[in-house]
Amino acid sequence: MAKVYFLIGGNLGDREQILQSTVEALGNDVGKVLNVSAIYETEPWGFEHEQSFLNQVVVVESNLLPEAVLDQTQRIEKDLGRVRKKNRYSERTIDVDILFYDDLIIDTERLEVPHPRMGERMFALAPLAEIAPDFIHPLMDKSILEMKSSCPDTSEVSVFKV
Ligand code: A4P
Ligand code: MG
Repeated sequence: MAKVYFLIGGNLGDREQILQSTVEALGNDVGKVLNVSAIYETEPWGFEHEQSFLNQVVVVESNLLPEAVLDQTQRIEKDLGRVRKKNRYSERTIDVDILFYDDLIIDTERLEVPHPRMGERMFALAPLAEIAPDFIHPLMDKSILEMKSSCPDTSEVSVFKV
């Protein structure tokens, strides 16, 4: 069994309902949900949009291999109505990113784990620090709490719902 850490979030539609459906889908199709963070309201990072995101971290115990986890999360995104845009960063109903798969380091065409951009993003580090402050990032060799303390991101992040 592996512990898989997901960051989920979106800024379109009924944001809270979609997060709830995503947690349910992860529980049905990936494994047992061990923990969820509070829901955070976060300013769009990397692009401008009038609607803020809701983001949440979910920890799942899974017997799926990493690529099979990605197959499931991409299907879940599709089922929940994600339409991919051409722009690099854009508005979306739901995005499911794999932050960690145990402390494995994966770098393939389809999958980069740990997620390469989490260190620059308070919308990922704030919910992650809430439920896994002492987890050591296998490449940075730093705890999540240390990464959060040294993160230069000043975009707005606040607890939306505990
Ligand atoms: N992929 C590689 N590694 C992973 C991984 N660890 N987890 C590949 C998930 N997918 C991974 O993803 C593009 C490809 O990444 C996939 O085909 C998969 O094989 P995508 O979901 O199609 O594209 P994307 O999410 O639009 O692009 P990207 O570059 O992954 O964006 P990010 O990094 O996911 O950022 N602001 C706030 N406040 N909150 C947010 O949640 N999210 C983003 C998206 C931007 N700004 C945000 C937020
Ligand atoms: Mg993504």
